[in-house]
Amino acid sequence: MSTIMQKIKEIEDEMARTQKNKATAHHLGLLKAKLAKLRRDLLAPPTKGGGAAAGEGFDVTKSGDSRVGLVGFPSVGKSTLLNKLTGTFSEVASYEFTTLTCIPGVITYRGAKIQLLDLPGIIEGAKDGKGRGRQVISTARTCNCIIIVLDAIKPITHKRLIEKELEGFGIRYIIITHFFISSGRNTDGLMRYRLNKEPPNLTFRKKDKGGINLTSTVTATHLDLDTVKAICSEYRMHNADITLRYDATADDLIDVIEGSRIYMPCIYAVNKIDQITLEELEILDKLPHYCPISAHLEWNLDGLLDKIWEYLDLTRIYTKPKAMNPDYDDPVILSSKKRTVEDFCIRIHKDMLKQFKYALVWGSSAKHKPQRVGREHELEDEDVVQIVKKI
Ligand SMILES: Nc1nc2c(ncn2[C@@H]2O[C@H](COP(=O)(O)OP(=O)(O)O)[C@@H](O)[C@H]2O)c(=O)[nH]1
Ligand SMILES: [Mg+2]
Repeated sequence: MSTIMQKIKEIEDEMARTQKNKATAHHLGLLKAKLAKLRRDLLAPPTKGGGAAAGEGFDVTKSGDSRVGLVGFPSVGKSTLLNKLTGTFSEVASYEFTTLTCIPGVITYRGAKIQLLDLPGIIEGAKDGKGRGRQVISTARTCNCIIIVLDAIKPITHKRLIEKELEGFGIRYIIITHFFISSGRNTDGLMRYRLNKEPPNLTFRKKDKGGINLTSTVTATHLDLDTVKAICSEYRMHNADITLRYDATADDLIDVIEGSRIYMPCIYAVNKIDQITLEELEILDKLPHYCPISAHLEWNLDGLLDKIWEYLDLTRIYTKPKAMNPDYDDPVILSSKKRTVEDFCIRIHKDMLKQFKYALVWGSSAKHKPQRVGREHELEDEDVVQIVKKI
């Protein structure tokens, strides 16, 4: 472990020493690729017997329809928030490192069961193997959404440090597009740092021969052929077609080659707003992805739940048994990415598909009331579905 960390340090030092310009771009790209590979080894060391637990997260059984992780420095109020939201007891104290294990709690919200994880305080240097950082991050990767809890007194420095930790381990964030369209906010206009990221829009196709080819539909200012070749050679890939559809960086290309990056929605819950002024609060309230709260005084916890719901982007499907009313109390919860009739059937019973003949659908995905559909039909939130079986 220490040798991996030493190597990481050496590369980081070398990157810091290297001036950024056209002539050094490919060298920096190569260093970034080396760094990405080392960080991957740190998270999931190549297993050669012994020390196997190194890359593992906390042993918490997944339950419910979705998993949300609370991440943040010690004493920002994660345990208080879990207690208030779920009624689950997680020790609260004004000194650091009280929560040494991961405490799960469950909220039922709009018919969905959402598992909330109180992860132990992340500390600076987690990505380099310090403290419980690696465990925290391994577990964070299993979540559907992350809430980074920040202290209202010093939100920005904490945010940057935590982001560095998470990104170092391959957790990136996605833009919640409908959120921005509906609120009409411009992400980059309001923030100095781009928080939520979309998966890179570039394709990387491996081939057997023909060398490295780079095409670009836009003017590429970060990546030139030399840089791309340097990065590819680090991954021992000598034949590939790469197409850029936006001005991608070396990091974006490495993300795509590594293929292990997770793009996860993320909410910044700024806690303890009872300790700041109204003027400060107004600034925080305008930042996209931010949700100001006071866990202790239970201020705006509804607002936070609403935002969690929006970011999880779940689809509720009400089942309607034949000749009966739909069951509106207990929806089947699907993710926005897997919400076909087939996904719905699998969730109800593993043998359901064998008996499946067609489905009747009422709701916004249906053209008629009801519409007769096959298994590939995409369902929408609050649809009502009746499965008709083969006799
Ligand atoms: N003023 C204020 N204090 C809070 C709030 N939420 C939590 N705290 C206090 O912050 C301290 C740390 O809280 P805790 O939940 O243990 O933080 P954790 O280490 O992130 O789990 C405790 O003394 C809490 O009572 C809040 O909204 N306002
Ligand atoms: Mg705690």
